[in-house]
Amino acid sequence: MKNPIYEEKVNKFMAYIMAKNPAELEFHQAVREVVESIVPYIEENPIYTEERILERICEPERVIIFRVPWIDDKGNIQVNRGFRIEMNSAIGPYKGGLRFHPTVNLGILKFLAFEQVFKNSLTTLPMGGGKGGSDFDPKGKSEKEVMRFCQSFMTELCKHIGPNTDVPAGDIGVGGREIGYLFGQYKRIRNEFTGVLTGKNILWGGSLIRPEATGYGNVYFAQEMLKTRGETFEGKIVAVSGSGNVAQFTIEKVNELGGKCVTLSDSNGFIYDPKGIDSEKLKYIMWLKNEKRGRMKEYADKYACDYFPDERPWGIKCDVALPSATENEINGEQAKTLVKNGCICVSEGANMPSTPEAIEVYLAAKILFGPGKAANAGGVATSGLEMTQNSMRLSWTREEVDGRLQTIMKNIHKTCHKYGTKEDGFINYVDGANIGGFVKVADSMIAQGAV
Ligand code: NDP
Ligand code: 2IT
Repeated sequence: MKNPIYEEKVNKFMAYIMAKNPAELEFHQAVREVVESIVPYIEENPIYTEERILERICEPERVIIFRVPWIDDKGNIQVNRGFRIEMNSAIGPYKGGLRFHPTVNLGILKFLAFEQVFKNSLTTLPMGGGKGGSDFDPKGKSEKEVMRFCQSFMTELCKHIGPNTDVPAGDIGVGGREIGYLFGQYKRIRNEFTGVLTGKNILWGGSLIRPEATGYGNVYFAQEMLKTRGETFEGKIVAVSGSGNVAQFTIEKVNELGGKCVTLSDSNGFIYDPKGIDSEKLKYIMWLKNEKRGRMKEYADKYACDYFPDERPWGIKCDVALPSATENEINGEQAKTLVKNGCICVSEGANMPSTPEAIEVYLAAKILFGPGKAANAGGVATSGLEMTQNSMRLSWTREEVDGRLQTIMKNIHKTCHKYGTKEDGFINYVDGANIGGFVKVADSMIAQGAV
């Protein structure tokens, strides 16, 4: 539902972004989505144009790219590329995850860092935006290879981060195991035991609920959206994609709220289990994915359900869809299928899983659509709570952290409501999240001068 009045201004700005950042397609996509929401808002508030906030907010404060050499089990030298995008520090130290995946490149990490700026602002916690990672593929690597890679990666990264400067965490391919190796190497080189990473093990400075937080938070956000239409998760059929950290705890929370998750996926295909993925099956998935590091196909074999190689779950009839794998995993056609099959709510556990065409479909159909920067903000919000606990040298209980997470997700929903409600009462959560996230960062940038 693009507004033709502003289309020209958006296109002009995008021409500037594309010329300046050639070949960074995901970055262009993420910027366009935000700019489409922001342009009408800044037309009414010309201070942001005078201060050149859009130009500044799209330019990373710093980009670090480095060589990561490591020795494989055969004694051969391998070389990967490491990145850290320090996007914006107007409201706090750079904060955001690290992704280890063979598709990682500058454009993907810039899109993720850009999204993170708005997401972190929405949490209301004092965190700027950043993202990093490597094109290293953890699949098929031995434990020792992963450890040596993480140590080499941190040997360079540790020069650029710190508990008051830049605090990385996990993302695709970076979970508790990798955070452990990264933390150990940071501590060894810097001789400092500090909260320089989040997602740490509870034994050495982690926070309860951080592993659960992104999945739980997305379900809490979807719950708030459903509430606006007098609906709950009770009895709902839910399609989930992915099978990693976010997907696993999404299922746990949906089950607790009486919904039934019927799909999961990995990069090879998806499973359809119409009986529902109960807590017993979820336990198996956690073992399969987190310990054995196997494939979803093995789930289909074990529980005798359907497996669809090289496909995504969006053709399965569902009431709610919670994409939790990766970017651009729902296209326009798949979004149409979801809507046609009666899906009333899409809430993004992953970052930018819906293409622009898919978002157009949701908005035209006026279903509930929670964009990632609002819906999956519970992960980084709980990272913020981990930072607070580290600063205080105290640990909160599960109930304390979960309570704060729920309050944060409700507040993000309120912010989206405030900035995204249209004349007919429809809440456009895309506009709501983009404008709501923008205002705090932009006003802070103005107050801090042309830096
Ligand atoms: P994990 O590495 O734990 O799991 C990722 C899952 O997605 C795996 O099932 C993986 O399958 C699948 N996947 C990854 N890449 C692709 C691809 N190109 N095509 C199809 N499937 C793919 O990561 P997370 O669960 O942490 O992250 C999932 C999403 O959530 C990402 O978009 C991430 O940015 C986002 N996110 C994560 C947060 C967190 O706290 N962890 C916070 C907010 C957002 P396979 O096993 O085959 O690799
Ligand atoms: O995309 C994200 O918000 C994350 N991967 C979590 C970042 C964090 O710092 O916890």
